[in-house]
Amino acid sequence: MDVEDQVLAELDVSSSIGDSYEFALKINADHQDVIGILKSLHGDGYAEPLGEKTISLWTLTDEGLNVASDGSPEFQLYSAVPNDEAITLTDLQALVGDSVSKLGMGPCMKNKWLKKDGDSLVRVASDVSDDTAVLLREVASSGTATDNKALALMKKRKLVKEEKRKSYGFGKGPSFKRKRSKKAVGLTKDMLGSKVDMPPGMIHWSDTDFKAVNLKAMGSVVGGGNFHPLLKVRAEFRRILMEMGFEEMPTNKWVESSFWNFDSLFQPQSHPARDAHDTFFIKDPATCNSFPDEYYDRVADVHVNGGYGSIGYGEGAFKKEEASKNILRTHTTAISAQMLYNLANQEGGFKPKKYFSIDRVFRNEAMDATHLCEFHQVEGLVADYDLTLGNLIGIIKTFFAKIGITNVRFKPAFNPYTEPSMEVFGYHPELKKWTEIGNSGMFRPEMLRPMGLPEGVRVIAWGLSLERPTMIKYKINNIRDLFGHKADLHKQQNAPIARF
Ligand code: FB9
Repeated sequence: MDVEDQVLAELDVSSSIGDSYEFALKINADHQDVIGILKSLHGDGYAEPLGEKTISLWTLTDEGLNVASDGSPEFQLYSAVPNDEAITLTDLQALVGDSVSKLGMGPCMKNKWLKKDGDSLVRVASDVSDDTAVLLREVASSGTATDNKALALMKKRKLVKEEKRKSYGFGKGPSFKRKRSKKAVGLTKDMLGSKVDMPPGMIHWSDTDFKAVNLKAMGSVVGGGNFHPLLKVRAEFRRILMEMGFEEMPTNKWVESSFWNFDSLFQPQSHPARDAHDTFFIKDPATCNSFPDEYYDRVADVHVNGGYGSIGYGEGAFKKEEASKNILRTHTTAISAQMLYNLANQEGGFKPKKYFSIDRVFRNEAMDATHLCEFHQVEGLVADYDLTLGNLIGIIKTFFAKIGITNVRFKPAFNPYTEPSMEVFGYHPELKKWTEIGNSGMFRPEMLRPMGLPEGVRVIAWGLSLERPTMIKYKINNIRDLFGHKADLHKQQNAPIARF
């Protein structure tokens, strides 16, 4: 009979198993196996728990098990010395080995079993018994020892250790049967077939004994996820910008035509940023030719002939072939241009608007610890009548104050599509230093007027990256720990929610 059958037989005959440990000893089975079977039978109603008890007992350490089986080192050493003649220490060590010799010599001398005679050893005692081994065999079989003083010595020699043993009592359960029929754990497709032609070996669900569903069982542990730090900061910036009345632009388009990314912004086709050293060009499809015709013509005209106070870039400065090249956008301003064009040409005409975007942009630049060939640009713009540089400065100060930078300075700068332009610097209270925190400007009329925006409409805008504030906030020094295939997100798992 297997262990489960022996357990069922015992329950059948005695109606209970008072102590799982005693029963395991009785049938010479592993106690843990017996406990597992009793708990499984309980799950199917074959057994009912009657109680449990915990006792302290002594068990043998690995060292103790060796002594119980091979004898103590001191007894092995004593036994190796001839009864009636001396033996050199060298010969004795060769007989019993270094370990037994080292471990056994002290107790042999202390017990006056042996004594030294020059460089030899002779027996002193004659009727020696291995009490240590005898006591350990007693502990192994009963879990305790009659001689507490000797037991304490065994513990000191790390031959025994104290353990707690939990054992269980079980009685017959409400669904007890001498022969266990395995209950079905769940409903299967075959069980649901028609009763008349069940596949061989399959039982119809109405004749199946189902395992009771344990409604108190805990659900399986579902490992928690973590938001990427960039996404935490993006969420926070989104919250701030929407709080300021800005509406998010649809930036889910990484490939742009050079027309929208550069030409619509009045960025000359000869600008160095437009060559392959700074921009990623798309091989297929290499070109795009769908631009709003009249707008396209106005852009071409303003590039060549200027207008709105500009003298333009001169004859030959604009070629459709250049405008048609597809690229990975180098800034989200390409989307800003399209949104402004739509604003100028919408039903009912221009209405003031505040837009923002946060998305990936791509630049073919040298990479280092804080720069990759791509980053997430944050951009905000306000389109309204008679806006001034003061409005731009105010908006920028408001935004950065909300991310903890209240001390902000502006420095004149140049962008091809904004005039005036300003670099923005902020004093970081934790870094305790001034750092560049963004760029900004007023879009040029050479960009806005060809779109059809009415005279008097100004557009102010500013930009920054998502990576820089994130790396500062989460104290990440190398951008590869933050973004890219080498980023180990487990390092960020305790990153707090981004609150600046
Ligand atoms: O983000 C940047 N720095 C920064 C921003 C926030 C910040 O927050 C503090 C912790 C609280 C800390 C630092 N910078 C802009 C400045 C530098 O990091 C710079 O070295 C890198 N710049 C990127 C571009 O580099 C090729 C950051 C990125 C950037 C620069 C300019 C714009 C956008 C992103 C822009 C713009 C613009 C201008 C006019 C009109 C419309 C858009």
